[in-house]
Amino acid sequence: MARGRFILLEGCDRAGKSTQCAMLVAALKEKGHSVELCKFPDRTTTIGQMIHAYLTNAKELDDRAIHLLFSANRWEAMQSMKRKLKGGTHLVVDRYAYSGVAFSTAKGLDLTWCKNPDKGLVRPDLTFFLDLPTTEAEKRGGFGEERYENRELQERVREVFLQLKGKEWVMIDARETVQSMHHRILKEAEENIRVGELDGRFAE
Ligand code: DGP
Ligand code: NA
Ligand code: NA
Repeated sequence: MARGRFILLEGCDRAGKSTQCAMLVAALKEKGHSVELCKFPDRTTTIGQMIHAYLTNAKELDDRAIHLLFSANRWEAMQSMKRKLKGGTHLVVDRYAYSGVAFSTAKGLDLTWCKNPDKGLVRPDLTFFLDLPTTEAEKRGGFGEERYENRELQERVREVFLQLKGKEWVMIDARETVQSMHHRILKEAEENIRVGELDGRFAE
């Protein structure tokens, strides 16, 4: 059986990642795939609760300490994610290590230092970057509720993201309609899954 595909959606706040993740999971399920959603930060774990307290300004933490907690929150999911991928389940993932590096570097930490704790995490097979100009993100409402939701930081975050952009990234203009983004994402994801199934067959 072919290994499941790791499909990541990244982007700045308010770009519509969570909506697109939910739509992608539903569409792939509908087509008969085994697929699950993962979301980072995962606020349900003990580490995730500390991250939540930090994001909602209930708790202050050193920039490096919170960086390592975000990374630890990904590491604690590794065993289960690997098991699912190995069992042929596709994972649609809402944010991952790119967010980890983008946010902390935008706050002023060294890029290489930021990348180190995530080294060795399972890598995405396909990364969508939902790109939204910060001025548009602000108009979408709710901006300003959590710690990082201010224009200056979000602009720097977007710059770091674009610096991290790899050749396997698929850029999605988040100003498009929800449906048109969904069609594009689904088409690319299905193509990637097909390639994975072929690879799996050759490996047998
Ligand atoms: P979300 O639940 O996707 O809205 O993410 C919450 C906030 O945390 C959002 O502003 C993005 C930020 N964030 C997500 N992952 C990381 C990370 O690994 N490190 C840092 N510093 N911030 C992150
Ligand atoms: Na947010
Ligand atoms: Na989201």
